[in-house]
Amino acid sequence: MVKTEQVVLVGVETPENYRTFADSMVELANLAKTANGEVIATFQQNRDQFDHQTIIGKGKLQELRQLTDEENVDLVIFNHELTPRQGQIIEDTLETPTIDRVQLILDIFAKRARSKEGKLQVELAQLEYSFPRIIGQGKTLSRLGGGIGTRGPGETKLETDRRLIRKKMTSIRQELKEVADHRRRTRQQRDEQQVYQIGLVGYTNAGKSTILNLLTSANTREKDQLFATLDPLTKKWRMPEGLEVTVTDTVGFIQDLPTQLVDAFHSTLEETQNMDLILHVIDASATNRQQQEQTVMQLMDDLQLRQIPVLAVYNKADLIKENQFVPTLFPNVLLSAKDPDSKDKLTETIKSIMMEKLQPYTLVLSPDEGRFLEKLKQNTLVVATDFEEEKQQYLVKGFAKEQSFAITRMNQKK
Ligand SMILES: Nc1nc2c(ncn2[C@@H]2O[C@H](COP(=O)(O)OP(=O)(O)OP(=O)(O)O)[C@@H](O)[C@H]2O)c(=O)[nH]1
Ligand SMILES: [Mg+2]
Repeated sequence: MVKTEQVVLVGVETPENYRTFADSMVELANLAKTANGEVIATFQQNRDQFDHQTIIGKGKLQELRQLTDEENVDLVIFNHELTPRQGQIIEDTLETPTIDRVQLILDIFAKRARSKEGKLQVELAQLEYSFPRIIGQGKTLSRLGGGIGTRGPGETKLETDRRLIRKKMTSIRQELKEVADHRRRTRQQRDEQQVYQIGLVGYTNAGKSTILNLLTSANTREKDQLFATLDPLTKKWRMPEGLEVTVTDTVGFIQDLPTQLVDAFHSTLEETQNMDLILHVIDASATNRQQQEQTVMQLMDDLQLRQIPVLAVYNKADLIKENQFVPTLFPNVLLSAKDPDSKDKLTETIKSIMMEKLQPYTLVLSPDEGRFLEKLKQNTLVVATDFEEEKQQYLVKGFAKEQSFAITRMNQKK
């Protein structure tokens, strides 16, 4: 979707999905908005189960057809993944382009992807989505707009298409591997240089990019749109004590991430496995806040991130009544990333976690070791430097990663 399109949303509530249904419809509306859609109507139905052929009942589908006849509807969006056959039946009945939640999310990812890797991953996901849908059908592919084949195919055409797509998928996977290798190398360099690394994770729209900006004053894109960030983005942050750490932004989590995107998503999060601290950013004002927290925790489990220290950052404090706020995750800090004063609060909290998790050290430096002191300040968290007049020496106290040169030196001197 490029310019604003008038869209109709469709969802069916069943005994299986009733707990999350209302929230997922709100999320669908937000997704549609993010993709430049204007929601002109929402069709909801309660059923014991989805209709095998059309998800919603036949009567409801006729109602929908009436609407698409009367109003200027550009697109119908189902909140459930449609099989190729379901998609075809529905589209034929409505005579209006129809997509599902997966296609909508793919569309948004496609628009947002900035880096080479992000673009490749989305393209791969789109091909994976459409591959099983080519059989006996040409229409679905037209949405790809890649000139792969837009008409009803004859067998030969069909086979060529499938072979071409398979070939394309293989070459994309190869390219992705090269990009990932490159990223692994730069990450290794950071590890070897003993840099303290902070990762931002959290549900989409929680405020991760805003917090990255708050800390690093970097010019990352921050938008009231879902999935504004699609690639890991690492910035340097110099803490008040002088310590230089990296802060890495990641793509937002979402409930029911389309399977085609799980790989893409995981690989962008792979980076976080090497972090020293994870800031789990949470929109404290979200109505389904706890469910969002759970979604993120579950994915962090899947990605084996649970052994890394996590600080829950409850964001958007300006949108809630602070005295009524009950946090569920600990340790935590409540703030508003939009308020510049929050920077100090967050910095102090991060500092206290560092002091808890890092190795404390005490070093005695001679007055001519000014360069070494500078190096300590830049690479470790120095909390005190005292010059002892009578002994003519510096006493430096700080915290460092176990493999740090500061710790090595302390052990040597013992
Ligand atoms: N009211 C309020 N809005 C905020 C605050 N922090 C961020 N926002 C807004 O929330 C929206 C989302 O912020 P982002 O920083 O883009 O969120 P994100 O977590 O990076 O989102 P994705 O990259 O899509 O996963 C933006 O419109 C921000 O301006 C806050 O403390 N208060
Ligand atoms: Mg972001």
